[in-house]
Amino acid sequence: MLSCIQPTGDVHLGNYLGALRNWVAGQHENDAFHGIVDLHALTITEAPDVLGQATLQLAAMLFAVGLDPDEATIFVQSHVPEHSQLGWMMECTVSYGELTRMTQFKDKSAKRQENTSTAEFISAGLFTYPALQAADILLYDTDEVPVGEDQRQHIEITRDIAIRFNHRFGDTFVLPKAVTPKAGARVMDLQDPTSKMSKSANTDSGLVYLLDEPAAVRKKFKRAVTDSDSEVRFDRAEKPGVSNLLEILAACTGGAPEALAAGYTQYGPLKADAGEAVIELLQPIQARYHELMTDRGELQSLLRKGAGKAREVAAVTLARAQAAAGMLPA
Ligand code: AQP
Repeated sequence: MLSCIQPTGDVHLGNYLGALRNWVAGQHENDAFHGIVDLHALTITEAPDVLGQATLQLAAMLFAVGLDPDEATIFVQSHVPEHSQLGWMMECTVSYGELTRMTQFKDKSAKRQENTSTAEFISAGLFTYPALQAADILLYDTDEVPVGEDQRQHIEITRDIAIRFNHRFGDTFVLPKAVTPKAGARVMDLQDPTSKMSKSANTDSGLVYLLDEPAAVRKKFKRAVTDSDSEVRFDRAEKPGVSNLLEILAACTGGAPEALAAGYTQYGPLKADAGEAVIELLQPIQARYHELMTDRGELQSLLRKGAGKAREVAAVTLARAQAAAGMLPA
């Protein structure tokens, strides 16, 4: 099992319910690898002195949500150079046409164009990102990639790249599949429930961060956009705001959103209960995060160990791919 997260901003409820929680749940039964993908973050990071700090904070958050360094291998992508090396081979295996169909590139480049401070520059890396992501996944002979719904297309293209490589050069890569959770696979922005909750939203009033104080969480849920009539019903297409609240509540409490809807006749109590369920979920995570951040040396040492374990696997796969492609051994 492998899945990664970018150190591009504070971790939000969508990242947690869509991905991180399932990484924790799967770490005992699986050979689990999780990367903090700083090379992907470089596609949009331009300021100095940001990435290292964000990487360390994200590592603390991964351990705080419950990843155990004795069970799962947590590593920083740039500490395992095989990612860049296989990434280039994947760029040469994917086509320009395939990359132009990626909705995430279209969305992210459009968002950058809307913003006057970023409109000028859309990196080539943002465009070729799925090739590096394919390398991230294929290096670990990954069967399952636990992700939110937004990543499904990238896992599909990874499969296509692996199939093409295997066809050209002989059986080399395991074909991975995306695994998404029942509830929480696509958490929507509380202010704009037709868009996914996303770190790069223009305003953060619709985002719940894992480090938000209880008062901030309460306020964000209280102000959540609902729908024009007053009926509480789970219907993603017709009632996106209410359905998002029901799904968040379901993901936090373990119920089913359709069944939970029957318990409410008004929006106010639903907003309040969803907010309280999130606060309860976040409290132990926040306490562990703050404790872990007091010992940055220990965090760095855990990441170094993780990179060592990751390289043991990644180097073998890279060598296999290079040999399959007929490259001269060093
Ligand atoms: N809204 C979401 N609902 C469910 N899952 C989500 N994920 C992201 N947003 C949601 C999942 O979180 C994991 C880590 O994703 P990432 O590092 O690629 O994060 P991201 O895409 O940078 O996160 P954002 O917030 O969506 O940022 P931007 O604005 O950069 O696009 C992935 O498994 C993802 O599916």
